[in-house]
Amino acid sequence: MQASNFSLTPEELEQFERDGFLGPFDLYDEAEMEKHLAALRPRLLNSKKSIYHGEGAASAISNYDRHLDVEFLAEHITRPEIVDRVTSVLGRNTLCWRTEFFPKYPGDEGTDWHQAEDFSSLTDSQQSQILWPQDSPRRGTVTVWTAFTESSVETGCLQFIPGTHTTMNYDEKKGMDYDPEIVNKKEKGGVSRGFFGYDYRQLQKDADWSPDESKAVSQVMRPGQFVIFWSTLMHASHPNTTTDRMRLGCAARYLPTSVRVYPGLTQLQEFGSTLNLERFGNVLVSGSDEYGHNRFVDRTVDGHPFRVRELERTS
Ligand SMILES: O=C(O)CCC(=O)C(=O)O
Ligand SMILES: [Fe+2]
Repeated sequence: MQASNFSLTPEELEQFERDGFLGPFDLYDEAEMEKHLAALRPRLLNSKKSIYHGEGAASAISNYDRHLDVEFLAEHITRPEIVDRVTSVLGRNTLCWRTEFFPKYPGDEGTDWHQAEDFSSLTDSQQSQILWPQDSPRRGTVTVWTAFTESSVETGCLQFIPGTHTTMNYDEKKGMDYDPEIVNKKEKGGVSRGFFGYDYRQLQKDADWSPDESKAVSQVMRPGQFVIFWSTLMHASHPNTTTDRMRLGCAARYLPTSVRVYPGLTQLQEFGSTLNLERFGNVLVSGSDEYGHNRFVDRTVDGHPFRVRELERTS
């Protein structure tokens, strides 16, 4: 039996390299997504089995890495519809190092325009969270953002500025001040925006520069669809201007096994929380690890084994 193959076509790959994003793609149908989310909500609130349990895990802004204890999310990050597309970009040997949730409640501000190359801006000491081999021209991580609820301009869908993924407008080593008091209180270019208690403008290389929002495109998605983008792409989201519809995105971040994840880091200090990385492990989603410089887990906290994608390849 021929297994399904969701690899990108040469045209799609070219488009992704040019624009820095691609999609939306279908993963779950709407009813299926709704059912999964209903089952997921109480699990997400119960952080007893989260690998960061007891260290601000429940209050940590984005509920990191719940794929390591919640079976549906463990399945989600290894879905062939996602993994085949991601490995088309990153190559056969690919890992997932992070999942996080991005909720936007009615009335919430949009997410600031930003780009992330090594994710050092959030760590208190500006240490890189990911490190590509020096001779690689690549930087950043491939993010798969799945709409777990309706993602429209009104509920606060993502916005991208096509083709901006190869030049950084921000210096992540500058660091930012964390202040939860500023949430939902600032306007930028006439739009209510922020970065979950940070102000991403603090990282601008040129203080007088501002993003060319006339080139921005909105990523409207129905529940169960996903989009793929480089974290180095200029991205943001609209505010949620509804009074009764919450927007929920689940971001999964992928890298080739050649990249070092959390080099020299034993904890993450971000968003006012400290997470101990003692129980952290990457998930190999395709191929094999030939480097040995990263830690891997092969099953969830509950013992559910992760699926590793091994496609028969003709080339
Ligand atoms: O969902 C959002 O508003 C922001 C998402 C984001 O910045 C990311 O996934 O990197
Ligand atoms: Fe982002």
